[in-house]
Amino acid sequence: MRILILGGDGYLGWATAMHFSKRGHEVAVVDNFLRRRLHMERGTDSLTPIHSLQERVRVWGELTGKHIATYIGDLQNWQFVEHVFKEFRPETIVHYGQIPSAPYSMIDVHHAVFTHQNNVIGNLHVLFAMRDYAPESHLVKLGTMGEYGTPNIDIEEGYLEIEHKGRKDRLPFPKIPGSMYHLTKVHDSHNIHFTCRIWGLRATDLNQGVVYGIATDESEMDDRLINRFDYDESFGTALNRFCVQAVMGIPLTVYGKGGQTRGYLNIRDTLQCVELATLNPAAKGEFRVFNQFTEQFSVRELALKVQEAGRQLGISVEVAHYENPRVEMEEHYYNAQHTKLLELGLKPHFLSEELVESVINRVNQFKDRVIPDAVVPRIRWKTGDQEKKVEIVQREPGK
Ligand code: USQ
Repeated sequence: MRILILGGDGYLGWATAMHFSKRGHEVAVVDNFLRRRLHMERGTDSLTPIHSLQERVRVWGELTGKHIATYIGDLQNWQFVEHVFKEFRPETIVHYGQIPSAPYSMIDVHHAVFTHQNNVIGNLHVLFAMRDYAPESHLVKLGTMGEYGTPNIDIEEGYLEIEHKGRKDRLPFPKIPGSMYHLTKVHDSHNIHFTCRIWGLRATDLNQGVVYGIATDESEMDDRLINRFDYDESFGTALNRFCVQAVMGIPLTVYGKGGQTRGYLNIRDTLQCVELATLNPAAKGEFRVFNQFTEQFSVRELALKVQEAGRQLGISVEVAHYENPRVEMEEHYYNAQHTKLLELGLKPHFLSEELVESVINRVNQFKDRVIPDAVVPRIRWKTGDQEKKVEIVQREPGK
């Protein structure tokens, strides 16, 4: 199958490109290196020393004999998107090519507007290119569980059966996103749904939870293929950040009470899910939604797991509660359905102590590259970037 991966230089994109290429698909990646540039802006970097996309593709070819094509450009540029679609004629488009950071989008008006422009306009261009140049293709779009927020009812997979004043319908599940970034994904979902209804496009929205982990089978083949691993406040997700903090002796940054519960999954399961969605495409005109995560944890539970893994490795890890820079519920009901990918055959890699230990060990290998200042949160939801570190309000009793 011809598979186009948008954002193919990123954490999930590069891993996905190798995964599909290894299985014999014809793969092309699109990227404009925005993540690398945003790190420059923030004075942060990937923990792992990633190689340039060109070098990664070259090494991949050398090791496997397989070619990954590259298109360097911006999805906000319509002529570029047209060119890619006309030349590559994708059968599946895996769309990760967006800014994924809630904190980054909350810095100020410029970062909020830029995140909206980049994400919403880029996605619109993809939809129009599908209509005009690849009407039979299937869009596998990375959405987020954060589109739903934390409602006080069970979260369904995309749609809700509603009875209202004696009439029934199956309608999109209500969305209460928690950041300017999460809002962009809600806008995308509406735009994609609309184009499936109006133009008969086919699409799967993968509402993914928080991803953790470094290793995939392909990235382990050679250190020059290593994945990026972000741990800074903008681009690092909770568990990855906690593992870096554990190694650096920084009290784990649990925001507020730590009861914030989210869906989580291993990066290896992201690859499985995207492959399952690709090999079992949506029907023409169908807008399918899968909730993509394997387990739910509160951030405090995650921190305690990292503390325990540290103990096994002989590292003393302190868990602390910081003033919460975000506006979010710190204790709430959370029960999200996630059966559709399991029904398609997903075999989850659950979060084991061994996995946390292996991430900590890998972090330890690169600890000289950690920029300690990048770990500490500063971006506040109410007032943006204050250049003022968020302080500890309470320490968990030591173990
Ligand atoms: N959190 C902490 N301490 C930290 C970092 C985060 O307590 O040092 C808390 C946050 O306040 C939040 C939860 O952990 O309640 C998750 O935060 P996160 O930074 O790990 O993830 P989030 O901002 O939600 O965003 C990440 C990805 C995003 C994706 C989303 C899926 O960056 O691209 O859409 O996870 S979800 O969380 O389901 O919306």
